[in-house]
Amino acid sequence: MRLYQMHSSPWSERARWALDHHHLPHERIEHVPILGELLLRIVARRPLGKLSVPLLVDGDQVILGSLAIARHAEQKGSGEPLFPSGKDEAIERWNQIGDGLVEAGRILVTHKVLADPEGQRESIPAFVPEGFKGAAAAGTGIVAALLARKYGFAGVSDATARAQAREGLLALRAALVSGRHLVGERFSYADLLMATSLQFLRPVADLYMPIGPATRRCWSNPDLAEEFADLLAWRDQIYAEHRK
Ligand SMILES: N[C@@H](CCC(=O)N[C@@H](CS)C(=O)NCC(=O)O)C(=O)O
Repeated sequence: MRLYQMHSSPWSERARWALDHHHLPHERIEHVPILGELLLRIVARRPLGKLSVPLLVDGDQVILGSLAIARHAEQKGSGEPLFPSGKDEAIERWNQIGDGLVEAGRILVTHKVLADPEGQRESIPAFVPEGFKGAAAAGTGIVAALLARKYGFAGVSDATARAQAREGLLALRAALVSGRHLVGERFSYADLLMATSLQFLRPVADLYMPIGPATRRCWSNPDLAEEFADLLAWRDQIYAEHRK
């Protein structure tokens, strides 16, 4: 299996985690935002329409999106199920809440990277030679503008993104009052996806997702992290127990 992914993206982390959980070995290919789209189109044999990562290639099959990849992993792999039977609707609802959080996070992170030259430098792919990194970083604004257009967040303010984020965070807090697992009595994909959705409050330890110091700064929102410290404690525990 080949997973086209972005190593710092929570959506890609969901796919990696589900594949790892089900003991499915896979090669990871780092996607370069916007510039890598042509390769994705060739791989997915899709000349038209929006294409994103994570994208999984398994033989003749091309599986698009984190949720579909996690379901595919459940069918193909071994290990404890992540999708308890009869709970599809609940998982779908958490997926929507989690996506709302990661979308809000993407807006906040993009704005922070645009204001942080070191963050821009760290976001340049590793294959770009050191001497060209400065020039490549100058293109960050163009890539950010194209991503904002592609995902419909051009002109959306931090205040709007934060309000959207708080809504999802409060929903998670309310659900965790009745137990540490969101769906059923055991660890499920709902826990996995909501744990990854808190990345933009404070990234998980480098042990799980290594990132540079400037990238960590851009992905941090200390005031939200303080307000929702209980959720981060839950997230860290879920990672410690289940992200092998
Ligand atoms: N709903 C999709 C979201 C995928 C998504 O938004 N991917 C973004 C962030 S990782 C992406 O591919 N960005 C780079 C690009 O569009 O070139 C999922 O669950 O996988």
